[in-house]
Amino acid sequence: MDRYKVIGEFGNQYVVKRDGDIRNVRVAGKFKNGLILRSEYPVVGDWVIIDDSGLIVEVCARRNSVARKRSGKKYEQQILAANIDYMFIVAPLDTELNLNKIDRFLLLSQTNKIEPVIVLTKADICEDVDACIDKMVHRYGGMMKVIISDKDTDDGINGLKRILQPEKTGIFVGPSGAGKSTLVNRLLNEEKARTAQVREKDKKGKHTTTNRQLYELEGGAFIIDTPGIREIGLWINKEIYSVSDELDNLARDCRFGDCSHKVEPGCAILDAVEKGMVSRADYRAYVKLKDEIRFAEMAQNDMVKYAYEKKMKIRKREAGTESRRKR
Ligand SMILES: Nc1nc2c(ncn2[C@@H]2O[C@H](COP(=O)(O)OP(=O)(O)O)[C@@H](O)[C@H]2O)c(=O)[nH]1
Ligand SMILES: [Mg+2]
Ligand SMILES: [Zn+2]
Repeated sequence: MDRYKVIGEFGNQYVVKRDGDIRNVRVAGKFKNGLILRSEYPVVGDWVIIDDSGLIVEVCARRNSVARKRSGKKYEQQILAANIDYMFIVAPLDTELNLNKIDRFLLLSQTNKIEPVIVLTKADICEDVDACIDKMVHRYGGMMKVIISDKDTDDGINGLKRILQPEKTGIFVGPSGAGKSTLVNRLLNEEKARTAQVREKDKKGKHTTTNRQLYELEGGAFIIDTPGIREIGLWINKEIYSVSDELDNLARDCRFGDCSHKVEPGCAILDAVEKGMVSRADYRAYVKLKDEIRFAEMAQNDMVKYAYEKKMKIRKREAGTESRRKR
């Protein structure tokens, strides 16, 4: 029994690594039978236990994970990767900087206890990089780590390398066409993660990253590319998080503890918006995220309950046929 790190996920095949030992494995049948949720299957970044016959028999507890809502109707969590140290939030400077999009990823990193680093790409084709940085500082203060990257210099790449110390794992997230795969390729110095050609008209890249993989850098850090998460369905951890410290602080003065900040009398946030102390854009983004969190919490509770009940029903049925067979 040995502990391996999952570095590749290709359907039901996993590539695992332990020092120089790299192998292809599958999960053991008895492991599969013990699962309740799909999210319990191994993902890249997981530590797994391999038994003597070379099968995965256990996934070690995750320090954290990055997940999104699986596409489709069912409200189900899809874990992209586990045990992440840095979330590189990639935003291109060739179009107007969309801070609301960055906010969503910041929330994702915050609720999962992953340090966020904003990476602004395509500085070479941006007319006013300073203005973009001012915009960021205004919104996030000076504490946020920001890296600026262009295609002509290695400044951005070197900034990333400084952060990516041995054993650390960083995940690149952001919209399609933002330049994630380009950064991953440059870090790896080769064409490992295929870059897509941006379609000129809509500036949206095609989706080319399908299977998930952890790439190891020369220094011993790991990086993960992700496909463009166009409309990222947030998957919120039910822990305490803050969407905006400023607005959360204001909310303490609302008359009602469960104030929705939409219609209630004595709402300190609405009051601040009225007085022009909080911008309408910030207010709208705040309320929208709060709604989404509330919905995610309710849906996740139902989903876990449903999956558990379904599993129990199957077990009961299986136990039934077992005992009939024995008789
Ligand atoms: N001018 C410029 N183009 C870039 C830069 N980074 C990426 N690109 C281009 O943007 C397009 C999309 O890049 P890609 O890495 O595939 O984006 P992804 O969808 O986020 O992985 C490609 O055509 C890249 O060549 C940059 O810093 N400057
Ligand atoms: Mg890509
Ligand atoms: Zn309120």
